[in-house]
Amino acid sequence: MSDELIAALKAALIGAKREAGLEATQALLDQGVDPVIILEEGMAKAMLELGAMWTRGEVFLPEVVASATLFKRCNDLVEPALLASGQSKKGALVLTATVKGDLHDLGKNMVGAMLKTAGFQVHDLGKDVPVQTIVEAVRDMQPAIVGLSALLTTTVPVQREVIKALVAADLRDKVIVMVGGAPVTEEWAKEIGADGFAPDAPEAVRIALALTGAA
Ligand code: B12
Repeated sequence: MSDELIAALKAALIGAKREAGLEATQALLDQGVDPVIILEEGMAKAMLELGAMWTRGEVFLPEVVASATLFKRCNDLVEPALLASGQSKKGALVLTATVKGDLHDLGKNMVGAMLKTAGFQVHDLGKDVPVQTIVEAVRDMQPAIVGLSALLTTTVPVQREVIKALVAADLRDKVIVMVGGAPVTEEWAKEIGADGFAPDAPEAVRIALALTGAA
């Protein structure tokens, strides 16, 4: 039954069918399905499929915008359940940002929500965040981790710029840098001297716990 609902949720997200999407999300929550499954197996996979359709020219930008809007609505339903399933302790601070030039924030927000569930405090700097804004926030807020998201091949290099700017500001050894986003790889993370990479939000939590010694 929950498999059917996951399939219904994916279809609704891909087709930007608002009512059907919200209904499927609520039904999954009512059935007690793990919010992480709803987010990763339902919502994130739907966006991946939508991306492939976009590449093939089967959908166009306005349709993707509509699906992204519905994604945020579904996320608003899932997030309280996700947070309720988590820990209440105040853990280490994580700053999250989508780098300059990049407006994709659905994945970053999922990572932030799941980190909160694991007990981290999360401060989101938003999307399209300039390098210097990130550096200044690291200086001022002294987070344990800064998590950088990039979804475009043109903005992935900005992750390297942030690391270079942290080095120049003498802050690099004071913060753990994690990178992610669909085009980002383990190899890229190593090449630019990041401390951690994760392909999805649950893995981001595991890596963050391991890197902060909280695992
Ligand atoms: C939704 C979407 C949009 C929405 C974004 C809405 C929003 N608020 O985010 C809109 C319509 C605005 C958009 C715009 C554009 N997009 Co767009 N978009 C997508 C799409 C379909 C889905 C992205 C998404 O949300 N996925 C779902 C989330 C959950 O997954 P995720 O972001 O990968 O995040 C997961 C992991 O990567 C990881 N993660 C993410 N961040 C982080 C951070 C850390 C620290 C860690 C550890 C892990 C981590 O965990 C997340 C959860 O599992 C992708 C397709 C794709 N294959 O990615 C294209 C895609 C990324 N877009 C693309 C393009 C080209 C564009 C535009 C340039 C289109 C245009 N002509 O205007 C603009 C760029 C605007 C800009 N300056 O940023 C291309 C990029 C191609 C490339 N080579 O760079 C893609 C791949 C589509 C395609 N196949 O062509 N887009």
